[in-house]
Amino acid sequence: MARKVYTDYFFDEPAYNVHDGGYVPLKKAAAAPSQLRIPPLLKPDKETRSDTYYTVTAQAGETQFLPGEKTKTWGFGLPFLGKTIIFEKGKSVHINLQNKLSELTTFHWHGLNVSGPIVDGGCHAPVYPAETNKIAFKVDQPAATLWLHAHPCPSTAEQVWKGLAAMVIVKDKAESKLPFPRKYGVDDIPLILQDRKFHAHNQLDYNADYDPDGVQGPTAVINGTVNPYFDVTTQRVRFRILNGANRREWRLHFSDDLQFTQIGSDGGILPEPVAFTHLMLTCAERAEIIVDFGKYHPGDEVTLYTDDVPLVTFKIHEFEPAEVKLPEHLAEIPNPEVTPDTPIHRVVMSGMDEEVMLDGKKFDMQRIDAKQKIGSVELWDIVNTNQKEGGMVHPYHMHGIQFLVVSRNGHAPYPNEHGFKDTVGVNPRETVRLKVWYDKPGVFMYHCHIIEHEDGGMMAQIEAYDPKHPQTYKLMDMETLMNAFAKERGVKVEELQLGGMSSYKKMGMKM
Ligand SMILES: [Cu+2]
Repeated sequence: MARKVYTDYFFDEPAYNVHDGGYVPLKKAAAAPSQLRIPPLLKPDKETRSDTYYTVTAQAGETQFLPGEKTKTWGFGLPFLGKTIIFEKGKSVHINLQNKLSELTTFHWHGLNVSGPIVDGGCHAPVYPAETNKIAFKVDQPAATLWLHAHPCPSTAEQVWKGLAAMVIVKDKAESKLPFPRKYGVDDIPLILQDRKFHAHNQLDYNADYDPDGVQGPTAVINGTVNPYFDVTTQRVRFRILNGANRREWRLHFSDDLQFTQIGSDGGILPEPVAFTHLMLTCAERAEIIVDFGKYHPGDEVTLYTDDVPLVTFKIHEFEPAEVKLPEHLAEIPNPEVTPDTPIHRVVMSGMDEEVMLDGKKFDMQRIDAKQKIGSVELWDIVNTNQKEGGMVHPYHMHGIQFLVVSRNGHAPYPNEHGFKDTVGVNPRETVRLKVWYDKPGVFMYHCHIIEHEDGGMMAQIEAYDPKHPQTYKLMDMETLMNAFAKERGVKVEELQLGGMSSYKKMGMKM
């Protein structure tokens, strides 16, 4: 039976970012086309059959984005973004988190099923300049495309803007048996979608561009490349697409309305492949897609667009024909049962600009907002109270786990939401029901992933607890972090300019 091909973006059009008052349209940059950068793989320091040892270094550098002066940037082992890190399911991983920056940062493993709050790497786990922290964990989840990014409150957005983000790939045996392209850099390609504004001398200026609803720039930057092209040398190419932008949504489609097949969502391979011509990704979401260039010939060009702006040109070269039929069924997704007694959590995302809140409150690092027992399967209703007209899609993210999307306003989730996810876009006036379970203890954040909303307090935290092994957590506090930032920047605390602060101030709320 021919597979249904979906041709729409599903999300509510009136809530698209293009309708924001502060929307920054993308413009074609004045730069010659250049080859798409492929972040190199991070080499382990040491590897045994059971253990892998890595060092991940946050560092400053310079990047040639545009003709002329280089841009001062930050990255993980690279001047901008980071080396791609591979984790193998079942292995024990040991990582040195090294900070060579001039200010504190954190190493948050977005989508990784690990304990919190230290291994997870949110705001409770700062690594100060010239220091190295060590974490260790067992890779305990199916093959997926995840990412690493900085997460120090309230400066996550600025640090990500400067470049602290990298792709993380989990591999496992089940995925390795599927007929997917998997030669990294050849037919298995990361696509980290971001946008930036370049000021005088080609420099970034986060504070100048600050917008409490999310910072945007007019220049698309893909894997750190402006105006990229990619040489296609195989008929089928797998793209691991990450929306690594602070605020921008991407509405992706190819020239000729070329069909593609989504095979993976945030947390792993989908139960079934889904065919699309159009795909929208909200912040922090990932999609693995396979594109079949079989109908093209050497010399042809295929373009990937967002809305009507070209993002990447694919130059078709000679390739071996590869007619591969994907199986109807790709992966087994566990779906634990719920009963009428299953607890239901309710999370309300409200407001826009500085007024954003979660459950009518702003984030407090010292406050635990929810609890859930390890192993207990519970329902979470995520509500977006924005107006249908003039409101926005808030991408809701939970740390430390992958969840299942049960329904949207009581209806079936979108066709590509039947696998594991850790981030889900919630439309205005919508309630998205999730099925959530934790299997590792810790304090974990949950928040809107428009990063300026997160810094602005649209965030809360849950303790996942094991009643047999109660734990007490020493939680970080804002004063300690602010004092550290002030000292590192050589200014008084009152003079600090950190993105999210203005949102607390405007609402007369303490950070
Ligand atoms: Cu939001």
